[in-house]
Amino acid sequence: MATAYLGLGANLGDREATLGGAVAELGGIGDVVAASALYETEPVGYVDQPAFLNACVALRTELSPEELLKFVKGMESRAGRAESFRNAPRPLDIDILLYVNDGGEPVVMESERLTIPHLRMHERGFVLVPLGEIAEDVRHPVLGQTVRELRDAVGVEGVRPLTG
Ligand code: PH2
Ligand code: MG
Ligand code: MG
Repeated sequence: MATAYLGLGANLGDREATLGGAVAELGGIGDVVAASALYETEPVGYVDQPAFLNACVALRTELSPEELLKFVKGMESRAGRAESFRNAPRPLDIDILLYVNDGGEPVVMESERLTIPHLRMHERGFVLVPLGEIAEDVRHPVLGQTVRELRDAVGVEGVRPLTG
């Protein structure tokens, strides 16, 4: 058993419904033990696109990192995501940020398909603000800093809680 920390993002279609549906679907492969609020965030990287909704969840699962990746890629496709350029707009993006085996070291891996911890998580306010809500004390196994420390070191101006 392991705890995977996932980053969810959407900036096309009914973003809120898509993210709500995604959290429910993740419940089919494990237990969603924590979920952040939804945040409206300014696009980073490729800026000429609609605002994102972002959130993070902690998932208790028996799936390996590779199995989990396969499942979340299937979810992205079912949400209507097409192959496109990096940072392109998308109805659903699910990134594996951190993966911690019970009683063991957090996973550090790099393969053609999957890098854990996520390569850019430590520089992104839209990841660190929601992740900080549910995993403040979790340590980045490569950088050695906690999520709280990483969050406090990045700019978070473009990250606002979604107000109903
Ligand atoms: N995802 C990206 C690139 N840029 N910007 C925001 N605000 N939120 C995202 O989820 C996001 C992004 C690539 O996955
Ligand atoms: Mg992403
Ligand atoms: Mg992704």
